[in-house]
Amino acid sequence: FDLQQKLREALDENGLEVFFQPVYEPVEGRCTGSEALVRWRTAEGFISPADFIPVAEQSGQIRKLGMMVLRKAFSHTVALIKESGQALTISVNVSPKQFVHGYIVSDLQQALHESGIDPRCVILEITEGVLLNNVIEAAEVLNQLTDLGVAISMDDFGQGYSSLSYLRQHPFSYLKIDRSFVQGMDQSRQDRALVEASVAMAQALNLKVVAEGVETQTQSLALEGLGVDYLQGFWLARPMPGDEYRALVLQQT
Ligand code: G
Ligand code: G
Ligand code: NA
Ligand code: MN
Repeated sequence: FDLQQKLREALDENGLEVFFQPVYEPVEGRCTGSEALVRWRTAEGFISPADFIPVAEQSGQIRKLGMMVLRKAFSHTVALIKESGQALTISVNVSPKQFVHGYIVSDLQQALHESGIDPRCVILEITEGVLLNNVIEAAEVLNQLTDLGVAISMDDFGQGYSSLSYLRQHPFSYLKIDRSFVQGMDQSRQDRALVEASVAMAQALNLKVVAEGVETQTQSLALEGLGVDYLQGFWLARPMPGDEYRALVLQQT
């Protein structure tokens, strides 16, 4: 298959990049870290990860891709923490496929070691899909990951079947409210109520809440009023190349 072959070449030639989307603390408006997002730039323009991540998952290339993202995300962040003197977090998306044989544990351990990053700066974003297939095995992997000192975030919360029991039984520290609810807040009372309920629930479970997909000032102010811990979205900043992210961080004091 053509895309699979092109992806293999891109991975071999170090042709994939990592972008960084800043995450903000609402009250002071400070950037407290970023989410790493893989980008594939070709002669015909960018290919979306929504298109090539599934190919990487199906063809077994997701391990190599995931390791590349961990390495680039960590090395950039550790350098920026040193240069800025700021305690920045770095969030990395982990695909359910990376959980299957538990190799994510040794890969993460290696990437942490190579970069020298403080594991307390690292957040792994997983979707509930991780827990759906083999909950016992996944729970074991989650525990091994948190034993390495990193935090786990439930991504896209509300999208699928994410249940309260998942959040209670597994070692999550963050809950990321799915952007579809954030974007509906302005028009839909129901979406606003769902966001409110998610925040209340997260607080009851001692989880930090991240609102993603914040696209307007109205949403940003409403979320701040609800007591959301972190904001992320185009209203605040788009995903950007590492040098732009560096400039943004160094600009704040
Ligand atoms: O960056 P963008 O919004 O286009 O991403 C589309 C999808 O690809 C999102 O679901 C996002 O979580 C996912 N994605 C982006 N970067 C990575 C990555 O490095 N690893 C994995 N597993 N998924 C990613
Ligand atoms: O599935 P996940 O939540 O990891 O998706 C992350 C993707 O969401 C990123 O690839 C990024 O491009 C996209 N994204 C980030 N902020 C916004 C936003 O404010 N609006 C929309 N529509 N997408 C966003
Ligand atoms: Na994510
Ligand atoms: Mn998300």
